[in-house]
Amino acid sequence: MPPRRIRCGLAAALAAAAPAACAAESARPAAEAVEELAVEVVAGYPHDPDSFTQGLVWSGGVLYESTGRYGRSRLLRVDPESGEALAAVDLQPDLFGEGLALVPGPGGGRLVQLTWLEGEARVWDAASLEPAGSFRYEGEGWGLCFDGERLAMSDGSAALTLRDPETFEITGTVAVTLRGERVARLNELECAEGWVWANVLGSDSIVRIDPASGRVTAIADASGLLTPAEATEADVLNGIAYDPERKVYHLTGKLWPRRFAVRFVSRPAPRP
Ligand SMILES: [Ca+2]
Repeated sequence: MPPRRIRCGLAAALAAAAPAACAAESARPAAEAVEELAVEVVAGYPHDPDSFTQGLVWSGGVLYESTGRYGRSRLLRVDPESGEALAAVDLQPDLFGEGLALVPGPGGGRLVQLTWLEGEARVWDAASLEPAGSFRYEGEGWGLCFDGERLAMSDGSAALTLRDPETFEITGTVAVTLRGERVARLNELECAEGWVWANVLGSDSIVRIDPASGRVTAIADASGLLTPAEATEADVLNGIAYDPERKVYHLTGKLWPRRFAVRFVSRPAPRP
């Protein structure tokens, strides 16, 4: 039954537990249908191939980007057409930049930037990129997004941690599952259209998560965006930002030479 094998393979790749995932799926009723999405490229733009992208945010016609690596981590405001930095600040060399979220507020709001292993979130004034405080947290920092009320944070596990945007206090946790199996290595996040979108480290898959249940309701295949020649120089897919005016998602990756404006569209069923 080819369609089941395909879905099972995808589940296994994401859950890294092939036999258990496949056995669980075969015993599971079809109630947990997961939509399969393809990526339709609307436009491509330059992206700084030296940017080790860890967080991407769209706001007010510009992009904000958090980049990683010790001694090279930065926060940037980026012109979306040219990909050029309009403003940039360096993190101190012992901080490894990670996920990034914008919390709207007076004067343009605040950017919250995670660090990987340092347990510190840096807060920046979004208009000036001046420091505006910091938060401490336990564990690793991977991805971050703001849904209008709460921050959602990933840490490399299969859980999302929900946090108060003012205090960074934990207000809840959500276990993310695909057909009953936990989905680990959730990385860059985007809160958009009522979902939490996450790219999964080590794959070209982006999962669409129902934040209430943690259930993955769709998987988007974002493979093949770069040419083979570009892909040899680039690192993994990492970076999702939603532009609500154009209703497009911007995708890029670590050391990618390009960024793509895309739409997620239903993938036609494979031929029998
Ligand atoms: Ca994002």
